[in-house]
Amino acid sequence: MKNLFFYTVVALTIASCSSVNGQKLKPSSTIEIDSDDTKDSIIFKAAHVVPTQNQYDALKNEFIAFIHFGPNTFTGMEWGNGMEDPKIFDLQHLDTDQWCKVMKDAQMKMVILTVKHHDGFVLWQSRYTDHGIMSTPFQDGKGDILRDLSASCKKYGLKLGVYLSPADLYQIEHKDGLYGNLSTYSDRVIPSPVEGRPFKNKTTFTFNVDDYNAYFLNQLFELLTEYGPIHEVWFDGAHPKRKGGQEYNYLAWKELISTLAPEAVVFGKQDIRWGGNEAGATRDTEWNVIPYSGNPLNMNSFADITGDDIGSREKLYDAKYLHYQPAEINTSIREGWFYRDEDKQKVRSADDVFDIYERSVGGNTIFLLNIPPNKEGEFSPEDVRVLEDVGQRIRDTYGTDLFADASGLKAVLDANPDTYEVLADDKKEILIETEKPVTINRLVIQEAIASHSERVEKHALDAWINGAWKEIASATNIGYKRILRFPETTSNKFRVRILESRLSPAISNISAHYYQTRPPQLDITRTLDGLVTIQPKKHEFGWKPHGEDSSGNINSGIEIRFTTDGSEPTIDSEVYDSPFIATSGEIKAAAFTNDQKGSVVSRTLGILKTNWKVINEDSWTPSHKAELAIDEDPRTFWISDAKTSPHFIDIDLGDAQTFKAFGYTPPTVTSEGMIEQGVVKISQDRKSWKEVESFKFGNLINDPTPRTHYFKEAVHTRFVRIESKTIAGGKKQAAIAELDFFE
Ligand code: FUL
Repeated sequence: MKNLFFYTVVALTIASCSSVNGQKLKPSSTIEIDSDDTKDSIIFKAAHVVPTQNQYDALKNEFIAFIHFGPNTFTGMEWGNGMEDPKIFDLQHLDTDQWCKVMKDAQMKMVILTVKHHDGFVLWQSRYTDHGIMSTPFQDGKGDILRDLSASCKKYGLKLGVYLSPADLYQIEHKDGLYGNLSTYSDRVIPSPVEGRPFKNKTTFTFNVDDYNAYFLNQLFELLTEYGPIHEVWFDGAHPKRKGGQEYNYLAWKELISTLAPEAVVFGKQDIRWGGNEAGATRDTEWNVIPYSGNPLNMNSFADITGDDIGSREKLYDAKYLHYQPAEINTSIREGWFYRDEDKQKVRSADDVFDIYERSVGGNTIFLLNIPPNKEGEFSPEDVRVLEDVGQRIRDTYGTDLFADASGLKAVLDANPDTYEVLADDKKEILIETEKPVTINRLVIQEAIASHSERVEKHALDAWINGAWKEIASATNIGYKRILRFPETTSNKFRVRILESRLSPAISNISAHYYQTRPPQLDITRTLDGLVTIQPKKHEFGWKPHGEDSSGNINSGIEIRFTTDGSEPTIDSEVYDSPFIATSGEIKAAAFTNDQKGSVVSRTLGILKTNWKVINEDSWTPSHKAELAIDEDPRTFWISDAKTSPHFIDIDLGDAQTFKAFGYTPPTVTSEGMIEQGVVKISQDRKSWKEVESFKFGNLINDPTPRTHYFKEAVHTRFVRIESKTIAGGKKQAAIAELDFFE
C-alpha cells in the first residue's frame, strides 16, 4: 500500500490514531482508496473517516428550522413562475422575534431562510436585482427580512443559514435575465462594484465565470458579509425550468463561501447531503461515511443519494473515496413548504414531529423542520402550539439523565462528548449500575466520531431483571447519536453490548431517559365484512406520507382494552391484539399505560353492510358516487349535485331487516351537503315509497360528528330511502359519508 509510510509518519503525531496490523492512519473527512486496498483495508480506512469541525458542529445543532417565505406565501403556490409582480408580496407586518422565540422554545439551534426561492424574488436588499423586497410596499421598499431575522437570531441565540436557490425563474424569464443568457466566461471581480453602495468587507475575488454565476457570487458575497456569521448555505437541487445550458461554477462559489463564512456548512454539496425524501422518513441504518467514485473535495456537482443502503461494507468496497457527509432529514410542519391557509392546509401533530425528531437526531442525522410564516409575517397558532409541545417533550425527556449518578465507565457517563472509552475486542460491553432502580424507556448512545469515526455496526441494550439479563432493545449503527426506544423498564443494572463493529469503537456518551407515554386517542373501524379494528387515531396530514406509525413509535408499552357490551373499559377488560368480527353491539375501548388510561372511544355497530347495495339516487358528482355512503369509510362520501330536488338515496339491505335507529355521518372535509332535515321512507317494491318518520339534526357545520335518529317504533324493511328536506347553511347539495341502521 503506497501511502502506508506517509500514514505511519503522520500517525505517530496524532493521539487518536488506531493501530491494526501495525497500520496507522490519520483520521480525515475524506480518504482515498488505493488500487491495492483490500476489503479489510477499506473498512480500516472507513473507520478513520471523521467529520470536519463544521460538520461536527452541524450535527450538534441536532434540530434546526427552515423558513419558506416569499411571493408563494401570498399566491398559495409551491413554485412561483418568476413573473410575479413583486407587489404580490403584500407584507404589512413581520415578527421575526416571534419566529425565534418559538424556535428556541422548540429546542432548535439554527434557522435557514429562503432568501431566494426558485422564483428569484429576494428577501434582502440586494444591490444586484430589483426583483425582491425593495420593490414591495413593505416598509416603503426599505424592508429586509434577513436583516430582521439576523437581529432576532442574535437576541435569541440562534445560528443563521441561507437558502439561495440556484434555479432562478425571474432570471430565466425576464428579457434581460442573466440565467442561461449565453454570456461569455471571463475574469470577473467579485463583488462587482455598485455606485453608492460600497461594501464594508474589502475582500475581493477574481473568478472566470459567466453572467449568472457572477450574479450568484455577488449575491453570496452580500449574504455572507452583511448579516453576521452564516452557519449554513443551502443549495437546492430542484429546477422547475432550465435555459441556455446554464452551468453552475460551484468550485468558485465554494471558494467564496469558505473564505467569507469559514464556519458554514454547504448543503447539497460536499458537507451535508439530502436525506433522500421530503417526508421526514429516516433510514434504520444511516451511515455518514459515504462511498464516492470521484474526489468530493474537487467536485462541482453532487448527485442526490436516495438508496436504502448507502454506507454498508458492501457499498464501501466499490468506493474510490470515502467521505464523511451527514444527512439532513428535511420536511415541513405544514402540508407544503409555503403557508397557504389556516383551515385546509393541515399541520403535523406533535406526536409526528417528536417521532421524526427521535428518528432523525437519534438516527445519526440532523432534523431540518420547515415552519412557513403566514401572510401576517408570523408563525400560525397551530404551528406554535405543536412546536411548544415538541420543545416541552424534548426538555422533559432529554433534559434529565437517569444515569447521571450511575456507576460505570466515567468517560461514558460524564456527559462530556470529548471523553470516551475505546472498547477493545475483548471488552465490548459497558455495564451501568444505578444506586436505586430507575424506570427508563429511552437510551441515548454516542460514538466519539470526531476522533474515531463511526464504527459500531450492531448493538444491544440489556436490563438485569429477576436475576438475569434481558435484551430490551437493539439496533445497528450509532455514529453521532442513536436513540433507542423500548417499553418502560425498571432496573438498577443495564448493559450495552457492541455486537459488530468496524475496528474498536469509541463510545463517548450513554444516558438514560424517560418519555412520558401518552395513551393515544383511539379509532374503531369496521370493514364491510364486519372485521373490527381498534387503533390509534390517525392524525390527518395528507402531504408526502413517511409511512411511520408515529404514535406507536413514541408510545411503546401501550395496551388497548375493550368491551362489547357498552360497559366502561378498565385495566381488566379484554386486551385488543388483532381485528375481530362483530356484527352488532356497542364497542368501547381505551389505551392503557402502566399508570394512565386514555380517553374512551365508543362505537355502536349498525347492521352489517356486506350485502347492501345502492339501487338509486337522485344524482351524484364525480368522485363522490352514492356507494361511498355505505362503504364503512367515513372519509369518503356521496354528494349529490345542486340542481335536482329533493335529494335521495335508495338502499337495498339484501334482505328484510328490523332496526330501531338510523345513523347519519356527515363528511368532515367539506361543509357542503350536511342534511339538517329529511325523511326516512321504505318500500316493498323499490317503486312506491312510504314515509316512516322525519328527522332533524342541528349544528352540523360546526360539529360534523355522527348523529343518530331513534324511530318511535321498530322499522322492518328491505328497501329504505333517505331523502333530504333542508341542507345546513342553506346549501343545495346533499351529502352522506356513512349511513347506518341500528337493531
Ligand atoms: C425542493 C424545492 O423545490 C421546494 O420548493 C423546497 O424548497 C424544498 C426544501 O426543496 O427541492
